[in-house]
This record gives sequence, C-alpha cells and structure tokens, in this order.
Amino acid sequence: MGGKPTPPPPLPKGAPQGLKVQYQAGDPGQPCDQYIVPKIRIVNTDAKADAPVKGLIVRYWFAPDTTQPQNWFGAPIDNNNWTVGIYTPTASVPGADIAIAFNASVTTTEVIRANGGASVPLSVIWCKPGSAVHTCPSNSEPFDEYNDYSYNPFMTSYTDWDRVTLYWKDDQGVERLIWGTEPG
Ligand SMILES: [Ca+2]
Ligand SMILES: [Ca+2]
Repeated sequence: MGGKPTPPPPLPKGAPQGLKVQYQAGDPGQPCDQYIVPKIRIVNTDAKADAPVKGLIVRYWFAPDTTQPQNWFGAPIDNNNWTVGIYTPTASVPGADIAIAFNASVTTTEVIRANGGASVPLSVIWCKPGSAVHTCPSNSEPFDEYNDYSYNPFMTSYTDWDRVTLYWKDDQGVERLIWGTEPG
C-alpha cells in the first residue's frame, strides 16, 4: 500500500516500441443489453519507427455472467490480417473470466505508421448464446458489462486504456505483454 508505483518493465528486445491501445465503448449507454461491442485501435507513438502488425494480440477482458457458449457476429475486422476469437486464461479473476482476442497474422507485412499512426479499427459485436457464428439469436440473454474488467462506459471516443492488453509474439512464439495491465 502506498509508495511509488512500480515502473513498467522495459519492453522486450525486438518488440515494437511505443505502441498503445485506445478504446471506446461501441454501444454507449447499453451496458445491460445483449451485446458487447468494444472498439479498439493500436496507436504507434514512436517518432520514427513504423511498427509491424505481425504477431500482435489484443485482449478485451470480461465476465460473461453465464456458462452459456459465447458467440459473435458481423465482420469482426475489415482487414484480412486480423482474426477474432475467445481467449480463456488458466486462472480467471472476477470480471475477467475470458477475453475477446484480436490476433494479427503472423505473416503479414502490414505496419502501423510512426508518429501517431493507428491500426485498423478492431471491433466485433459479441453476444450469447449461439450455435452458429455470424448470428445472435433473439433469445440471447443480456450481459452485465458493469463488472467487466475492460469495459468503460465513459470512453465514447478513442481513449488510452490500460485495461485492454496488447501482446507481441517474439521469434520463438512467446507472448510478451507490451501494453496495459492484466487482470488479477
Ligand atoms: Ca452492450
Ligand atoms: Ca459481465
């Protein structure tokens, strides 16, 4: 308790420098409906170096408040270099049972431009339950987003947000956290 905050560790060798995550609630004012709609982008604050998108991973953490299967629909990302999926941590903590994962291709040559360039928007419409991707059944149960680790109802335009985490895979395929604070 108290004292100085611990400074973040230096970024791993070879990792893109200066990347940060910005977030906005994609359906502001709807924290208790049937949809979770995060909108996320990665911004490159490095003055000179473009940042490779290759191997980047973004995680949006939440508690689905149910054991029903999770699903999503809509073109998650208007870009072939990213895919969306579910990430389940080995140990869940309140508010962060699972994460929506945005995974960049490990082969793409796309870059985020230096000096304030941004990635493509990373977004999805998440719902439950469902048997088929790309549909949200009309009987979906509502979420409670207020207890979700990565949710922030006050961010209605892109804002730096350390509760959405960003990872970079090194040449050995090992994930390294390069932005944000993991739940727990
Ligand atoms: Ca919602
Ligand atoms: Ca929740």
